[in-house]
Amino acid sequence: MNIGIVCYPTFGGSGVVATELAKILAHQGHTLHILSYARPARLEEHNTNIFYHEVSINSYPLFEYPPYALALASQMVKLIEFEHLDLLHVHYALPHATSAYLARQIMAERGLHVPIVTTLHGTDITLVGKDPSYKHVVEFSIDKSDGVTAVSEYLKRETYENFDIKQEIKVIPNFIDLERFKATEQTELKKELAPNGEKLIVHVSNFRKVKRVPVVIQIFAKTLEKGIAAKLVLAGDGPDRQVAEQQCRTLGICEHVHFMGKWERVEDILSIADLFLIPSGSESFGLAALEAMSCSVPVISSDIGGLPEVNIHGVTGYACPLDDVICMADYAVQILTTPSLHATLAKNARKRAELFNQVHVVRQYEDFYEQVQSRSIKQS
Ligand code: GMT
Repeated sequence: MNIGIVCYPTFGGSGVVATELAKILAHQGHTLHILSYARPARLEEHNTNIFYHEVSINSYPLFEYPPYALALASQMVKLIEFEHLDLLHVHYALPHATSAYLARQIMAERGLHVPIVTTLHGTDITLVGKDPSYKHVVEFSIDKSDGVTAVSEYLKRETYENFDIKQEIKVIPNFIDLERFKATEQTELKKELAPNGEKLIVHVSNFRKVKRVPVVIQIFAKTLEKGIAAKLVLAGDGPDRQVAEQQCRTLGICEHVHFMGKWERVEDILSIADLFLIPSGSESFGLAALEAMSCSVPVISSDIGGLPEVNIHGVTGYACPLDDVICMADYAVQILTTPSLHATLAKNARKRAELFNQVHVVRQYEDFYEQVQSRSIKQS
């Protein structure tokens, strides 16, 4: 198939999922056209069958806010017309599903129907999308898509609860490359980060408020208080980085905390991690947790959103109520001081990650594309 993929280019999970999906589909012989306002972080090298198209936005003195959604719709029209797309798959509803709707209507006027698949990722539903300033347009655009998927059962439920959507939503979970994300020897890195054989607690995120980085630091501080020799590795960067640095200074624990900044090969850090923390305030899936589990790392998460669909309490790690630092620190101490428990959770984590094998999940997308395409051919 000739498939258009629209996504955000930044380090966020939806862009990662969209780009990795494109790479696998391209590898299987499909032709992929990725459309975004910058080159996606995971599209670092040349890939056969993948073509990257940048949305160019002309500014004009009148525009305080350049109309990105319109520029995107225009580019979509060009792609559909000149690259002969069979289907357009947009990741994150806002504004991608709206631009796609507009592009599809323009093409329909020209007698060509190209089906749109919208994948809901998280805050496009749970936060920004349901904000009154966007809600009606988001609701309309999702409902007008030819196929809709959500990355978890939780997100599907949230969508139906918050929007008047009649479309059937298919849950296709996020997926993992089990070959890339597996525990490997990282002797040098381990020596550098834990020179005295300390336990390594890891958190990876974009340091947005929703990720609760200050809670990660509180959990770590409590773990140290309990006498555990440990180091905290924080990979990623974002708005809460300064807050986190200040918090370490205030608590006097800076010497035990490594701020790694944005880190491409997170699997190297995960390979030497003893524990992964993801105490997010909102998470439709929690791709970072899945990446850790795939590297055989037990996870302590909050028990909200789609996280319990990934991290199974008592099996692959533990899930605690939101912001319950004591609960999370207690489990951290238990895992780090009981080798047999750690080994069981680590083994189970990898086993669970195998259920999200990219080979099987991407097949679900292909099947869904075929269904949507044949349905829309019948309708037109
Ligand atoms: O929804 C967002 O906040 C953005 C999005 C992203 O681009 O990072 O994250 C969401 O999509 C990821 C991939 O499907 C999920 O793993 C994340 O859980 C989800 N984030 C939230 O729900 C906060």
